[in-house]
Amino acid sequence: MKKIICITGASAGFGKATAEIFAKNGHDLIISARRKEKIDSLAGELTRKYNVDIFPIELDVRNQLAVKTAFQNLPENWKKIDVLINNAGLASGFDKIQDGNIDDWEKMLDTNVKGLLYVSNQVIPLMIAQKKGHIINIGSTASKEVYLKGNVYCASKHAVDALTKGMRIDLLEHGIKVTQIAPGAAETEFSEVRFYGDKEKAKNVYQGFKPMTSEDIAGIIYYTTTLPEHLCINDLVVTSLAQANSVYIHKE
Ligand code: NDP
Ligand code: 8X3
Repeated sequence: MKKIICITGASAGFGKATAEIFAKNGHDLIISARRKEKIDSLAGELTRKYNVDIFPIELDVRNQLAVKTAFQNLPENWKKIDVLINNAGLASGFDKIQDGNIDDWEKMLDTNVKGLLYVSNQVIPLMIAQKKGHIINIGSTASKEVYLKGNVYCASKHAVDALTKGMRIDLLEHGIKVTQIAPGAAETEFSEVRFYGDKEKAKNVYQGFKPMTSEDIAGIIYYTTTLPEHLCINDLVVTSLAQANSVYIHKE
């Protein structure tokens, strides 16, 4: 059955690949991110390729008022959101806590934690009214363990872990599924963003082993939405074969 899938951070990486796999399977999409031109061109491309309906929104999830306005202004037929994928997120900087930059800390906490809350706050009442829905939060292996210089990013993803558990408990009586997908290293724009656009540094993160791709994660996200009604994947940690957890990656 055709569903409405709402994906934050759909202009690149996991979000973009996830938009593609859901469109390919015939679902309609609300896609958002800050880079309007990327969201608009993805909407055009997926509509042409898969003949689905797409509602693109230019949105910074850190802006509480913008998030509220965007969701409250959705046409009524687009408010019937079946799946929310809280994917927008980033790491900014890679420093020991004593050398950390407060702007980086705020960017990560505002996006990864508060942004996820602002969007969920708008979508949860819609799902409660429908008595169904599925919220998928993109955590990380950094939701599970802390690594050197990962301090605030790991804290933000530990918060995603806790919020996922909390949402699942609170929403139990409303029949809403809540899943955390916790990926290890995947080659996307993630490291480029973390290293302020330094492509060499970013590339180096993925040298010596085969990292996951956006498509790998999109396939897993999609899979969690295909289970029978009575099943919910609560928490799914996925890494490439070369990675044991946040800390150990076997590099040749
Ligand atoms: P990318 O940098 O490739 O994509 C991040 C997406 O988030 C972009 O679409 C970006 O869009 C969007 N985004 C960032 N900040 C905001 C904001 N303030 N408002 C709205 N959208 C925003 O990274 P990934 O695809 O790798 O990351 C996606 C998620 O997966 C993140 O939550 C990340 O923490 C997590 N993750 C990534 C892993 C990896 O190794 N790549 C592993 C584990 C988890 P735009 O810039 O246009 O706003
Ligand atoms: C992104 C993966 O290893 O940088 O969440 O924490 S890692």
